[in-house]
Amino acid sequence: FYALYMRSSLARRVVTLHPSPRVLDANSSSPAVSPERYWGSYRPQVYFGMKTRSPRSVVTGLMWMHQFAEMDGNLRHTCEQGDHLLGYGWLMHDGVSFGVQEIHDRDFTLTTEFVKRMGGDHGGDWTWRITAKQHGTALSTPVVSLMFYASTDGQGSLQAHVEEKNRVSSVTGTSEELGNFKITFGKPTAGEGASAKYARYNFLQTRSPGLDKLTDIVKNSLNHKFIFSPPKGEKRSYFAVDTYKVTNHQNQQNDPKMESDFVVHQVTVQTPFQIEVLFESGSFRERPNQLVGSVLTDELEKRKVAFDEKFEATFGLQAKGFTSSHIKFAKAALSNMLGGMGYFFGPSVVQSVYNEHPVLYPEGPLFTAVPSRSFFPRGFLWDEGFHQLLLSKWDTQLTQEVFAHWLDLINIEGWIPREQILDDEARSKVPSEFIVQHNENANPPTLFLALQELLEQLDAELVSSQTMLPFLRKLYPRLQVWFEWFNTTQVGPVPNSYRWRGRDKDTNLFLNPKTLTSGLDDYPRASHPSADERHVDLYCWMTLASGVMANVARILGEPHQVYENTHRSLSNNDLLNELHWSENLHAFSDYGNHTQAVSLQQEKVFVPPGQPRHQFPVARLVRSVRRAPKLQYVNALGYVSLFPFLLHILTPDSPKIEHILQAIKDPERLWTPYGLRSLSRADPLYMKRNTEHDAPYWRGPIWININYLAVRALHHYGSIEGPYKEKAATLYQELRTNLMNNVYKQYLETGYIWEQYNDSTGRGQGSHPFTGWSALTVLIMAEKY
Ligand code: 6A9
Repeated sequence: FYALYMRSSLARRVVTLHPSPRVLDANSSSPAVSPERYWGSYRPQVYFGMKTRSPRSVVTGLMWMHQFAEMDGNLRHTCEQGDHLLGYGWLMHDGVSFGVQEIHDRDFTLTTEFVKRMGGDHGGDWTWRITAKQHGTALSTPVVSLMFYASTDGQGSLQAHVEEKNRVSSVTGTSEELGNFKITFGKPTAGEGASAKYARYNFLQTRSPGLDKLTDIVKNSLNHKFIFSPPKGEKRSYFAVDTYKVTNHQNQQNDPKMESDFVVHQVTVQTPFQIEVLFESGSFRERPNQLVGSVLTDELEKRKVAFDEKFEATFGLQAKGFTSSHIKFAKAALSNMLGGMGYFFGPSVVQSVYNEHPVLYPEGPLFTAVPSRSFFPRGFLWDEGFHQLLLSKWDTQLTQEVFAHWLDLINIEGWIPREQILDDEARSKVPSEFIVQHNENANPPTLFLALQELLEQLDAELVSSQTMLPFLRKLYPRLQVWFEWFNTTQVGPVPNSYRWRGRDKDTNLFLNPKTLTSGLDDYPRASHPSADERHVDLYCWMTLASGVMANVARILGEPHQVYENTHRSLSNNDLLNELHWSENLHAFSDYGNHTQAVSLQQEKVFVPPGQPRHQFPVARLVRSVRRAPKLQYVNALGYVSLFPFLLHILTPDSPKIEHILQAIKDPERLWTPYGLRSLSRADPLYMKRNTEHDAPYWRGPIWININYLAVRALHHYGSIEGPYKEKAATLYQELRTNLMNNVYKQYLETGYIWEQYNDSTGRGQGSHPFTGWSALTVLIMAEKY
């Protein structure tokens, strides 16, 4: 009985939130407290859509189809790389009140704009304007169907108002969170002031079991029987939403209460055209006029001017002499990060050693930027620290809110789940084996980098201490337990050393078992994971974290001695050298049970009896170890070896800097014309696959987050007195130029900012658009470190 009791209470710890007062007041995201941020483009996973910062928001969105083109799979809705769009993303977005996005489909471009207007008790009104223009290269004038939709999410109701010919003129609705509202659909015109164009209309009003099913419902309701017959044009039948035969969705509880209203308004019209959609809040009474037509145009114009001014005041790219094309690129990078902010609500799925099966974490909100709107539109812990380095320059308050959301997710153990997959929409994008988050797993505490930036803003009086200090005071108990969690669960085998937990366990299948928790996935570590390891990047993160903790404590007048002591010990370069300097490599290195004599070999194996085709031998790659591992330095040269430099832990007179600068500028090792590669060309694992299915990831390609830290460090050591000042300053200029030029060039050529860049060709690769940390290029251009 006792054991059982122990087991269940231990098992509960992983899902018990930390008891300290939350940073976010219960109502802080409500329209009463924060009306300006209530509505937003907080659905980064769709090309265009809005929702409110609330748990069960009514959502609005856009799908579209190109009629009379190859039809299959032509419906666009969620951002998918498989759609092969020529490019899309926000070109302007202030994070609060307006945004301008361009979506380049094969034969036409959609411009999606929104403007908000405050008033009433529910976050006010907004208007969308969609403008479609065909490309010069299009063979015929495209006919496009826009499908505007609104859906409730388990709360509230919607009613379509249909005029003659199936045209939905408006949708009225109500929900607890939004009160009464009305959405009005304008008619398509050739431009402002022009009369309505020939168009066909269709609509669907049905019930949906969840937001992740909206695309399917629309697809399943399409019917080809409708006729598009413009004056002077040929008659053709086109696809449109018709009736949706409700099927029993798998996993559906068949509880009608769980179903939501879903209304689709389809407009089919030939390009060019422009359409407006107006959302009006019922509580907004003294509206001076409607936010449409020339009123909207004027509003948009004002916001654009304000955006441009703020952009220049913040980043000063014009003053630095950048071309207008460069500046447009930088604005797009920042804007897509802002326009990629998401508001998610739900529980993570988590596990500790005390749970036999995964369990649900408490439901909660997360307001966060996302790395990639197409491939991973959700929160990632260490990505977010990088995101906030950029966003805090633009909007300190936004950064504070993001911090508050992330730190409010901390559990009683001091753990924050690394990848936040909170709702059905998010879960629908992730293979099941990646969903569960384990409570022994860390992820680099980059939020301390962003916090350091906030402290610098406070110091420079760029932000008022009247808002910053209360924020820090609320954050502080959570920062303490978070730091403590790292400093106890991730310690290494010898004093002052640290070790990432959660490395891959099956050493036979991987050339080098991955360390997803470090953020650097397949970057080479000790070949045989063991408790004897120590990791130099984590040592450096802890040095940074303890220093920032000491500062926060000092600012708040809290005891800071413990943090200061830790910081002083870890900052002692003799200790760092003793734990991590490899004389063989002339570089900083991990230490562990390791051998270099590993390779992947083809092996013929028989599939076990009982499985299909078990009588046939199958070739697969398995790891062969030619020499036994022993305790030694890992001796891989790459990003991990640079960390003492990247995080400014080396004293400016450290002779190690000389070695680091040499490795950095050596084309046979880390230097490329496009930025620093992640792993030395000379390393045995350079560009090696980890399994037959796992292409090299952090084994050569150029990543912008680490390159940002590298230019920042070169800038740092190039500006303070020391024997390496000049060398660092020279390299700073070169690396900065290479990075800016390449990310910019790739954007022009491909229409996207990318997850990583090829170290031989500079080409963007991996997921796209990736305006997560790759958008740090803006800070590199602005030289804001
Ligand atoms: C897999 C596939 C449709 C990998 O940017 C997010 C993370 C980084 O934190 C990490 O450092 N990325 C980097 O090594 C992307 C991780 C994507 C995992 C999702 C599911 C979805 O299939």
